[in-house]
Amino acid sequence: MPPVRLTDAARDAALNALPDWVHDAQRDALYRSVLFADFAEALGAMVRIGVAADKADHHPEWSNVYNRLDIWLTTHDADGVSERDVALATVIDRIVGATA
Ligand code: HBI
Repeated sequence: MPPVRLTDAARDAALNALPDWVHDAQRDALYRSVLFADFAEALGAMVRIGVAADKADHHPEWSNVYNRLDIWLTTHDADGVSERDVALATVIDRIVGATA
């Protein structure tokens, strides 16, 4: 079943359960930035996230600079945020830890 874009209300309701994430309106994506102790920690998290993303066939758009990892989740096939992004954000929080 093709992914369906969440309504703005549904997206915002999902973000209530993802306090470390915000909606990046420009990219129409869920966004989180994570700071790690060092590059090795960031890289390890990227590997774990990458494995989970590939297993889900749903992949982040991300940028890593040394110990910082910026992550955007959007669904190309839905032209916006879908349940797949919410699910992957939840998995990412389990991997990196939720700070809020
Ligand atoms: N990852 N974030 C994201 N969004 C998608 O729509 C997406 C993906 N990974 C794979 C995928 N879609 C599949 O449709 C591939 O067939 C392209």
